[in-house]
Amino acid sequence: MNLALIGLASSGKTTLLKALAAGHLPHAGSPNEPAVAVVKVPDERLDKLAALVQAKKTTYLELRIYDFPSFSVGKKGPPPQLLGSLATNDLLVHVVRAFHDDSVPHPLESVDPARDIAAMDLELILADLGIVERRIERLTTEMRSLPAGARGAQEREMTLLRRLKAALEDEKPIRSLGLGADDKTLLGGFNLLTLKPMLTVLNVDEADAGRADELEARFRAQSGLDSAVVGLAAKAEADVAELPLEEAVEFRSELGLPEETAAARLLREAVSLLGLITFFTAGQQDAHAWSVPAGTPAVTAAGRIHSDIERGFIRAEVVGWQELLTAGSHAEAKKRGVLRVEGKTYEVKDGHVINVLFNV
Ligand SMILES: Nc1nc2c(ncn2[C@@H]2O[C@H](COP(=O)(O)OP(=O)(O)OP(=O)(O)O)[C@@H](O)[C@H]2O)c(=O)[nH]1
Ligand SMILES: [Mg+2]
Repeated sequence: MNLALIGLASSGKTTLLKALAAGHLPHAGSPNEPAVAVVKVPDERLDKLAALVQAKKTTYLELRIYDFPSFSVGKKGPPPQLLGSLATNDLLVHVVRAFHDDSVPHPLESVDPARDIAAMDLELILADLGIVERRIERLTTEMRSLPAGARGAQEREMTLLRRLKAALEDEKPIRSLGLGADDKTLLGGFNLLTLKPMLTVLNVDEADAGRADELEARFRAQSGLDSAVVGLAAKAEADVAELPLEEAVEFRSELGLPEETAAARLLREAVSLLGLITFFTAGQQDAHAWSVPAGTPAVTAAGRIHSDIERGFIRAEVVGWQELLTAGSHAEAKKRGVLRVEGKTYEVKDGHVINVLFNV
């Protein structure tokens, strides 16, 4: 899964990427390619499972995060190739400046997160409107060349496109329409940016880092923003991310930063916005976190681990991570009746530890 950090100049994108990459320098980009870092998603559940089974290795979920060049908004707007490469990402993370620092100029000359969010949304909405209008034009021509009785699919698409156009003209992102899976499939090839899930990061002053959740809630109420918001102090988080673990813990409390790192919170939120659930396999060789779309049946989830396991699937032993920890072992979990045996169609849930019995 790919995440794109977007935002106005100097909103803190690069600083945030450093915080997320926890001290590892991201691969530098070139003028045409954004810098990228592959980031492990911290997960305490997995840490505890790994300790329980004394796993030799722990494998976290990984997300690829791109640090996009800043967006210009207003008259000029972002260049088309920038919008084009954004479209290959699964989640847009809008980094919005809420920090005050006279030594860092703001491209719109004042700190006003609500205005910046609206400006960014509008650029993305205009880009999508262009795509939708061009598609409507092409489809209209196509329909003219078809006999009236043979336009079913085209008419269905046209109805959907008109609905999108109306929403976009009303300055609403397409994601706000709550489209069903069929409609989303139909739109799959169009690279619509406002159809993608979006996470807004409020980059607050270091002094406010300890009450980021309060600021988040207040901001959401004031701005009427309905998408996900995470408040964090990117610079302080990036500085602390450079430190060894024990010092980092000490520094966090000294600086009044929340105990959980901004990286952990943001990445957890990202996984959930992507519609993914996390399940685990806990073997002595490897305690491993896997992600699948919510609603995935056990047999398909098994295929994430290995295609042989999917092919030879017999049944899955399933237990909640907390239940397994409380029981202390798979055998004890079985005795207590908290370990269930499930078949191919069983829907895997977030936090499940799974052992697939298979035969190839
Ligand atoms: N005081 C303060 N400064 C910050 C914070 N986050 C970023 N900065 C500073 O703001 C400046 C710009 O930050 P960057 O992370 O480079 O911003 P950017 O969005 O990557 O900027 P561009 O790539 O130029 O668009 C740097 O000097 C940062 O140190 C913050 O939370 N507080
Ligand atoms: Mg940058």
